[in-house]
Amino acid sequence: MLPTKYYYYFAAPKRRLEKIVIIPTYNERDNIVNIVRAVFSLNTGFHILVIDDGSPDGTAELVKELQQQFSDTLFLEERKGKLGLGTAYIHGFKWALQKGYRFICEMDADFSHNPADLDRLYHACKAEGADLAVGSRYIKGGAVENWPWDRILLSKGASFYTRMILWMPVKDPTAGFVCYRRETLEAMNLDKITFVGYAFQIEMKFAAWKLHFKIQEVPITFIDRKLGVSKMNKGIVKEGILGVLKLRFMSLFKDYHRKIKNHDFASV
Ligand SMILES: Nc1nc2c(ncn2[C@@H]2O[C@H](COP(=O)(O)OP(=O)(O)OP(=O)(O)O)[C@@H](O)[C@H]2O)c(=O)[nH]1
Ligand SMILES: [Mg+2]
Repeated sequence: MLPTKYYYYFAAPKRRLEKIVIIPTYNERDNIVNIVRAVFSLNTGFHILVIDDGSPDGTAELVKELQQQFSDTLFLEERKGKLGLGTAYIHGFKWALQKGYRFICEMDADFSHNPADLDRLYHACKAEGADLAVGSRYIKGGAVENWPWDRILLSKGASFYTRMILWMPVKDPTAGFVCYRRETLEAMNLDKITFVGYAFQIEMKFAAWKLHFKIQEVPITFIDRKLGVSKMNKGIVKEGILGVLKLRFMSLFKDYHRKIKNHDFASV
């Protein structure tokens, strides 16, 4: 995969495609077939890119079987081992930009995010002028279903902590159900995004905000996964706590805007 600053020159897309959702997977064999079918059965024109990190449970093989039916709209990128959610998305962003997609969404494989909401996120970007639409649990109309109290506390605590420290006007900064206008991603030097877990989601929103893009929150209901196991761990929480402090430090004492901007691209 080319570094961000080169692919505009060497791999500029010849044609534009409209919208794609990137689904990162690690051991999601219980969910992957249903989530792919759920997206396509909406008939909203979304393509799907699955980024699988060598899942030992054979998730990628199931995607390959589905590709026989959805050969033009379902794509798979396989990486050798579990390299983390953040790098999976960066890989997917570069892939989707290079192919020429105008709107690039993120969604979990585990049905915590309702595929039917994809179009609402897309609509916020396409019709309402958002540069980044965030599926938000913590604005009016948003909700969380079936999460144990400790996960709700952790998630709400993380949002509160992030907002206190970064002063970023996003009520659900750890949200992983989002849609980007391609220009938003093009304006970032994606190689400078460093975090991989919760902190990755925060950093992407922080970067978009620092680059003066319009972020719009769209209320969603988040539902706890019913099948498969969570990949959440203490390391991800620790990265979130330290990562937010690091972002604050960089934006106070270093030129974060300069660091994150793709200098070879549009002026922002
Ligand atoms: N490619 C890739 N995907 C990952 C990795 N870690 C997690 N994922 C996927 O990222 C999505 C979110 O992970 P989850 O385990 O559901 O994490 P979470 O939603 O924060 O936690 P839960 O609510 O407990 O499920 C899922 O589709 C995972 O399969 C990884 O290292 N690489
Ligand atoms: Mg999940």
